[in-house]
Amino acid sequence: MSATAIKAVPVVSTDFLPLQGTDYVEFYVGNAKQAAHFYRTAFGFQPLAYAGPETGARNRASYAVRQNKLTFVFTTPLADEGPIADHIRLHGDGVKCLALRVDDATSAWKETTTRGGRSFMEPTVLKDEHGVLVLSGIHTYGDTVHLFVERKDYTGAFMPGYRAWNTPHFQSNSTGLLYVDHCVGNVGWNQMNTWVKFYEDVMGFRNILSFDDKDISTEYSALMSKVMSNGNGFVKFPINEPAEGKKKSQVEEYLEFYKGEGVQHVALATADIVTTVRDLRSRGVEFLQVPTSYYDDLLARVGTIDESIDPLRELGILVDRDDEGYLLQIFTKPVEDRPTLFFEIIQRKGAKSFGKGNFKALFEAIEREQELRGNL
Ligand code: TYF
Ligand code: FE
Repeated sequence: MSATAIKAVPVVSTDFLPLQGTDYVEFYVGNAKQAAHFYRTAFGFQPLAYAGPETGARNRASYAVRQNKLTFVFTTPLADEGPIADHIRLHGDGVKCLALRVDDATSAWKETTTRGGRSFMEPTVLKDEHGVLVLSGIHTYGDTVHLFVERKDYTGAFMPGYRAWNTPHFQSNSTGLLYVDHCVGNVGWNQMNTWVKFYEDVMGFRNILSFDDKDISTEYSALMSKVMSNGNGFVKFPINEPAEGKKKSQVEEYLEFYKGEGVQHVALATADIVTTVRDLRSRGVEFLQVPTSYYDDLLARVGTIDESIDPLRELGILVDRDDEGYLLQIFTKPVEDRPTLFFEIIQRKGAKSFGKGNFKALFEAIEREQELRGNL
């Protein structure tokens, strides 16, 4: 080795908001007991923790369920007044919190609020016999919030205020859902760039992909979309805004029924989409259907793939390719009576994109549903 070798000094741009990933997604719902049961039976979550009057939470009940690295919390108000009741009165059931795992929730709150983030919760130390956990939070689009969760050495089932929840007489098997791949927000007319700037300036995210109305519409459900990613790519938040088209944008329909901006879809990763979707379907989860003609030219469009076409056609699973690989995806119908939140099931085989090649088929399928609802 040469004595004059110069040590390479890597250029590290410091990330002021290091994120370990999504910690949990919290839904405010009209009946948390029944919602938790639905997500267990239909989506294969396991019971994790409960908070309510029995654990010292006076005005709400919350059920946390888990499947691999996915944690969902369903919270309902026990009184007709207060922020939870107001939220569900206005929005119906929907996502309230996208909680992000951090090493330091105090720093996360300081870094984001000094950059213009509006505080939702000042750093709060929660303690019980299982350890210490720190929570803080800021507002994002609509009534949605980001919580920062610092778990320290916490060894309890979920967090202080909750107790472990088991149901020894009822088990529901996993459907193979693994983690949150991305969460999409629908924002108002001309608001996309405001929220892009929020994720850039307040949270240190970057815009990694953009779709404009030419990519997506005029003929089809019109929208524009920009994908925001944090530094390590563990957290991705696409932002949609409606666009003028020949027909009413699916984003506009959402805004009308949710009464404002909010989470449109949560994409859940699986390592075996055919098995997962077949299982979900047999449990009653309803998916959007594309015409079988979608599969006639599929191999010509995406090239060779590991999966056989027959089960993809049978289940309605969509495929798209980019420079780095391909992805398989499918979308549920809305999971509430309002046409608001739905889920995407996604399996990535190298691709880091979002399925642009499927937008036409997908948006036509969404339009058919809008039409049946009389909202096109
Ligand atoms: O997250 C995405 O960008 C894809 C595509 O209303 C998409 O899942 C975009 C908009 C939309 C539904 C799906
Ligand atoms: Fe998506």
